[in-house]
Amino acid sequence: MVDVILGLQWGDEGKGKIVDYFAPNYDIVARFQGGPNAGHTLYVEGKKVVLHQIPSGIFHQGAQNIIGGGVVLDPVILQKECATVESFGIDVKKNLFLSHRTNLILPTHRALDKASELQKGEGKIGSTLKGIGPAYMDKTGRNALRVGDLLNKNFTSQYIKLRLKHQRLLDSFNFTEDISSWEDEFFEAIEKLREFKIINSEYYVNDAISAGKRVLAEGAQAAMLDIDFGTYPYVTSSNTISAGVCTGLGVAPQKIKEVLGVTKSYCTRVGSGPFPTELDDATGEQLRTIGGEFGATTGRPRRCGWIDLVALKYACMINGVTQVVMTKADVLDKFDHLDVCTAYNIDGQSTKEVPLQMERLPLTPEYQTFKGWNTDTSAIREAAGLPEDMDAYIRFINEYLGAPIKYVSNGPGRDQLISL
Ligand code: 2SA
Ligand code: MG
Repeated sequence: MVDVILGLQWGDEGKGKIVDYFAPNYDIVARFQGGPNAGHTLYVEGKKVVLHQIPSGIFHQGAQNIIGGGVVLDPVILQKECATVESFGIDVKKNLFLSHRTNLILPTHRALDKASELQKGEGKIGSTLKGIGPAYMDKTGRNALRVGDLLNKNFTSQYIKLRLKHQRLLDSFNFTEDISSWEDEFFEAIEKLREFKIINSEYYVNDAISAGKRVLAEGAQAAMLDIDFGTYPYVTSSNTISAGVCTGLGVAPQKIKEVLGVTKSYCTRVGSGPFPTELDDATGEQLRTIGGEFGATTGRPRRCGWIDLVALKYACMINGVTQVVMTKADVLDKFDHLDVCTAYNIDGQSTKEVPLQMERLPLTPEYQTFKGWNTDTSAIREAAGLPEDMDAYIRFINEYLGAPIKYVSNGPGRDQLISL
């Protein structure tokens, strides 16, 4: 069977730590969507490691790691990541497998991402500039180069054809930056990519499931950034939700068992787009400082605010979440009161549904206020030790969502995860 771990907000919920915690229970850890826009932070031997494309199971002996067909892969970034992982004495090539269907990110995709954002100006998406949108456009436009194409003799001519098309687009954007050094790096990295195990991942994963192996699908970004159900157009270009596991790995829906949804105890967002509970004040700044809220990939300061149960319940519904993991609960240790968004007020009407385009509506969050617990919770290891006010906060969220909160994470350490 396949279990899934994914984000329920706008990303950065701490999925990396949760995947790392559960990975030893699995034979295979697979990424099914996204690409180097992800930044999954882990602590290995006390050192911080940020993974972008390699699944978070790579540090576990015995776990096989698959970059699935739904992923867009940047070979240059992969090389750098491999070097980082290898510095811990891990033989990456032994336990990392690439799907032959994985789409490649070309240097011109990155250039197009940048050109498009520049042209949008104020209305920019706030993308990570990793070429994600343009790479997925080539996938759905049926022009993409895939990992399996590396084995074709005509790979270079395919590349040149696509590059010419991209150049015409770049010209129309008046993009003149010289990207020849990016191309040099790309071709070096492409040669190294041929040394990896390139697999027919849909058979590989399904055969593994039939043989009783356990598969963990590792989500990147999050539900509210989903191309179909997120805050469009301020979203990423892939299906970040559990349905993406089926299309990204080639597994049938009935093979998916547990869907673990990860949420912070508050809420953050990087990049542009609507964020109803955003706090543009000292409280928001306090969340950012205590929570260390800066992008793991780009270093950008994250926007911070209270937890939004309207969006969270929607995310649980779309994903079929069976268990909720609440992370960074200890970040709230020093607040006198906590607000929880329980409804949106749109033009005087209260609603518990996520509307089509929040940013175009006069939308204000309706809050229920909770007493803060004002206790250092980071050393607590048992549910029974949680402060009463924290317990009340968690219980309320649990009831609102209708999905059980099964774990509370109270710090970055592996041991800082309380089972409820
Ligand atoms: P893109 O690059 O085309 O996918 O950007 C489109 C939107 O998706 C958002 N996005 C993210 N949001 C949060 N975390 C992400 N990963 C990194 C991290 C981000 C970072 O883990 O910290 O380091 O800044 C991620 N990736 C994409 C993005 O902000 C756009 O709103
Ligand atoms: Mg992240």
